[in-house]
Amino acid sequence: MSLTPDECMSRALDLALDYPFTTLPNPRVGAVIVYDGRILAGGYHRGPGTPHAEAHAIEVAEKMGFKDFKNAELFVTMEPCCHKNAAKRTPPCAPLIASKKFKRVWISHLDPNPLVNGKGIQQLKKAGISVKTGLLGEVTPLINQAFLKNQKEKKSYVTLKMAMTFDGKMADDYGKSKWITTSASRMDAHWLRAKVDAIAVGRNTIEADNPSLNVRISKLHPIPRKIVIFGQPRNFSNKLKVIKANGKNQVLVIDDKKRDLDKLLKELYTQRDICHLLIEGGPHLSGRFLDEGLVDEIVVYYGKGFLGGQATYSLGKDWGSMRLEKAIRFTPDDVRLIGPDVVVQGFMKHYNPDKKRSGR
Ligand code: AOF
Ligand code: ZN
Repeated sequence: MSLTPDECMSRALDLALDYPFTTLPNPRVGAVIVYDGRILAGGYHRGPGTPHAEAHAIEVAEKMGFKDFKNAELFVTMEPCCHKNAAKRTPPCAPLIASKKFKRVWISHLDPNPLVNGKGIQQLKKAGISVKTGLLGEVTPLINQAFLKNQKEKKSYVTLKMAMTFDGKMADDYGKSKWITTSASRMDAHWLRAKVDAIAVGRNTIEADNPSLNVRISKLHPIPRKIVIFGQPRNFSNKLKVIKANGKNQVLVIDDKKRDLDKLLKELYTQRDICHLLIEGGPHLSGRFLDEGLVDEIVVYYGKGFLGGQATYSLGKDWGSMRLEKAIRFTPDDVRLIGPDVVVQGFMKHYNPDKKRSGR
């Protein structure tokens, strides 16, 4: 039985997702080669300097002894690249695909990189290859939201991660937050860290918790994350776990008073190469980003139960009273149970590869 084109593209998407670490500043891309209605080989991208998904899939097929691609079809989640410049780390994919003379190439979404954006498709068509676009086009851009924002707005993408009780407290009124969620949820959060290139906290979090902010699965992926600390912590020294765990050069302390945070996201991307910033608290910093509309994605881990009290450490403590009609809207896209905890994920904005700018 032959696979449908949707099923083939869905497999390419699965492959892109199979890689659990960040590929930034590059996108997540998956590809499969289909021959006679069956998947012959697949590939995915593993970050700068490694083969692109299409090149990887072709390499796998050739290693299996497959030589003649004239009757094969290639399914790739993002448009093949076609550019060459000093910054480019690997050979462009479109000429490689053209040289293999594929019968057809199926592409899910365009590459937002202005150096490609439609030109990859043109190159393939010029080479006489049939190109079909748009398959699963609603879904595949969701795995590349950070790359899309980086390319289109030249700003860091922001994910806000929070852990709170079911009545929204991020610590008890005495400041204790260890632990609201179970160790399984905290391990899940390490996989979240694995998918970003920078982690941010406010100085209060450093002073109160002395966190390491590293990826505890880093043995598998020993690339250190960049750390951004908002505000100068007291007693800032090399003894802090954040410095020991990530290295002094990785830690950036910024004076956040009266900072235009939107401008800051531009600076972090263009000057510090930070593509995806994971904000891990505390409530003040998280609230500021959310209130200013600068959060792109939210992940909330709910656990423990109910705390009541003064809600000293809760999101939006500094916002003042808000009318229901003015609530900051949030619609979950995914909900999971981790043991007794609940994880809710949702996008605040959508970045679309085809349109100029898009909201939610
Ligand atoms: C693809 N397939 O799997 C990826 C693409 O420096 P390089 O050589 O890695 O090129 C990076 C650019 O290539 C990146 O900005 C994006 O436009 C494209 N990424 N293209 O055909 C892939 N990762
Ligand atoms: Zn490429």
